[in-house]
Amino acid sequence: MEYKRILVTAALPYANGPVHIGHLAGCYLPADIYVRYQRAQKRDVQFVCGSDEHGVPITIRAMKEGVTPQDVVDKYNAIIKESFAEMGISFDIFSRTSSPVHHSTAQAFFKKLYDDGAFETKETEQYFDEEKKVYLADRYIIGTCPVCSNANAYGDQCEKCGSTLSPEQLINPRSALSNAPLVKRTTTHWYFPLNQYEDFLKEWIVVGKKDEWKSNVYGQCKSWLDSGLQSRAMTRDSNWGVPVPIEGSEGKVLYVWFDAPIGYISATKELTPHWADYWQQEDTKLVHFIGKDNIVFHCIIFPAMLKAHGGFVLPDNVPANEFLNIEGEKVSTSRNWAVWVHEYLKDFPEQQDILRYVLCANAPETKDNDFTWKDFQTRNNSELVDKFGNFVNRVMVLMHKLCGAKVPQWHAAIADEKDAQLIAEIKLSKVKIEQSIESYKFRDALFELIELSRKGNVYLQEKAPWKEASGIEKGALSPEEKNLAQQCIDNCLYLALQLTANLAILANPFLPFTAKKMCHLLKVVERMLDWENAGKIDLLKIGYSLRIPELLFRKIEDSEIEAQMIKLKAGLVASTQSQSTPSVAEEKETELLKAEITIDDFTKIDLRTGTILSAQKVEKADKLLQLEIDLGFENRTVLSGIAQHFSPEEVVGKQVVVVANLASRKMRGIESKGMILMVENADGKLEFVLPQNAVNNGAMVK
Ligand code: B3M
Ligand code: ZN
Repeated sequence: MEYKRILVTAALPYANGPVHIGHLAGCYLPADIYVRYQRAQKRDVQFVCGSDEHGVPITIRAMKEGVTPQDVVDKYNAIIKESFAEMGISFDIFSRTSSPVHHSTAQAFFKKLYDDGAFETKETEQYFDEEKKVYLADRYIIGTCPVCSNANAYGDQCEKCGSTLSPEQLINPRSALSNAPLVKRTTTHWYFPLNQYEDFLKEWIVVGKKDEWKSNVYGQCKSWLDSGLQSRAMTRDSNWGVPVPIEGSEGKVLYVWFDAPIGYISATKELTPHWADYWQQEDTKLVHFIGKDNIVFHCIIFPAMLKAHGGFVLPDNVPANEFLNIEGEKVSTSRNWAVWVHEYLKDFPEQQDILRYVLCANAPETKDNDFTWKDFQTRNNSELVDKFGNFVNRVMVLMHKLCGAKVPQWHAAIADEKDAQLIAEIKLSKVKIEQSIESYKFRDALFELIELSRKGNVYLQEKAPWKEASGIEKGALSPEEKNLAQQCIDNCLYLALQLTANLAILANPFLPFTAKKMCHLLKVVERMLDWENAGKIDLLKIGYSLRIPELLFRKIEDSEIEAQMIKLKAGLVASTQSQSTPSVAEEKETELLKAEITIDDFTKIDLRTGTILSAQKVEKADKLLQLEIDLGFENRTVLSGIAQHFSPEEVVGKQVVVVANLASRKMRGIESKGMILMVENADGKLEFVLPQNAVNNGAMVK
């Protein structure tokens, strides 16, 4: 099918927290690369997104923070929007599902299905929290696990022993919100009979998309279809969400996964009066970028809804990524095991492209992948700096030194095999990158880009124009020889400069900030970045003067990486030390066992006993206590995030276990040397980890 226009969507992030780099790698970055490329191709493309502002995750967060759901979504919509903008994620619109346009669009959609008789109603019994006056989703019911007696098992799963549970199986079920015991109430909901769409979905996916979709996406769809689809409730009892647009349905809202994907349609409506072209014309290519946990909603449920409604295009592709782990562990927002985008931007100002580079080079395209700070540093230093940046810088410096700061002449008569080869490589790279992006293989595309810059370095090395230059300088050459030598230098730098311009074009979808800087260096307008210019060898005009060289990238130092590791681990500690109520796990997250370590890993940690000599509050840091600890061989200052659990008087004299060889860290101007071990009891209260009987300070824990 010849497509006339492209509509790209990226999953609508829940407005219940900031975004982390796993979100970026999962869908926003690949979507942005794809869109920037399509724009450079001058294709008709729109890129829509917005925040998902309904559903249980929002109401839970509001209860936890003691504010209204509206406060929560207003706060996080702004934070998320800004993080994306700063990272250069170039949405044409970033809307919100609380917008009036969305409410009316979602309601009209529901009403049409309702009027067409597409729903079934069912009466069910559901757990109700009489204190909070809400029906509870399984996740928000806790009780004792019938298998392992864990007192804090969830209504859908016990995280201690991994058993799948239903709320009925829990012993003494209670509300995770109020701790109140539960009552059952009957309630009526509208169900969407997905089973009626099985044939349509099989035909569309199994027959139609098998070879087009990524195998992880296709595989998940196939297994859903093979195990048979069931009706799903499309409404919920809640006062937060899009009200069900049917008389007599007070206190009911649309299920968040019913309204959220319609958010793509509403956002397009807000963006352009031609929205219907993008949704209702057959020759639109609709592409949903998402993370793997959203596959069923985008490939099965939403398409079935669109089909039931009629008149809408279906996605051409859903290039879902797998997950990005951090330092070998699954990201967990509730445990604060994450690298937050807004924090990265603070710690690495103006370094958006490094993160874009690393997240794309290491994207979880086919399997879960790992982000490590070490890899971040290595990729930056040895790929961006040593290959790409180094090539561009060498070319600029040489051009200034050997060609009078101007684009030199091209002398066709003396062009050689190596020149021809480089020209061929440039053209080939363009084609390869194009093909890879079009087939959603962004890692391959980026690899090709770096390869091309590496080839540029090899070319410079082989041509070694500085040798010709020193020949000229020595003054021993005849006028003809001198002329020829200068011509060789000219050709080398002419081509190297044209390659530099090509690199800017090819890098632009991935590294837009860098491409812009390169345009500045080369004194060209950004229109040069149009894709049609890639592969051309006459982009920079002969005799044109260029700016003085400026480094495109900087090295990342060991100390920066160490600081990030400490920050990551400190975040984890702070999060466990600040949870005082039984914690409600955020949707979809389970606390898995950490990655396996060896005994060698463990023995690197030097644990010592110590006694707290004094304790005081830290000014302007309501979580921190400043402790003086006697470690036997020395006294240490340690800052600990326990101020909300203990008063200073309570802890003085206590014996504790200290991570004694932890790199020191400055907080609030105070140097903290070490960390004390804490454990959380069943009530969420912190306790010190302690030997049963007192021991000497400085004794090693092994
Ligand atoms: N709000 C994001 C998530 O599952 C969810 C996506 C909606 S896309 C329509 O993390
Ligand atoms: Zn259990």
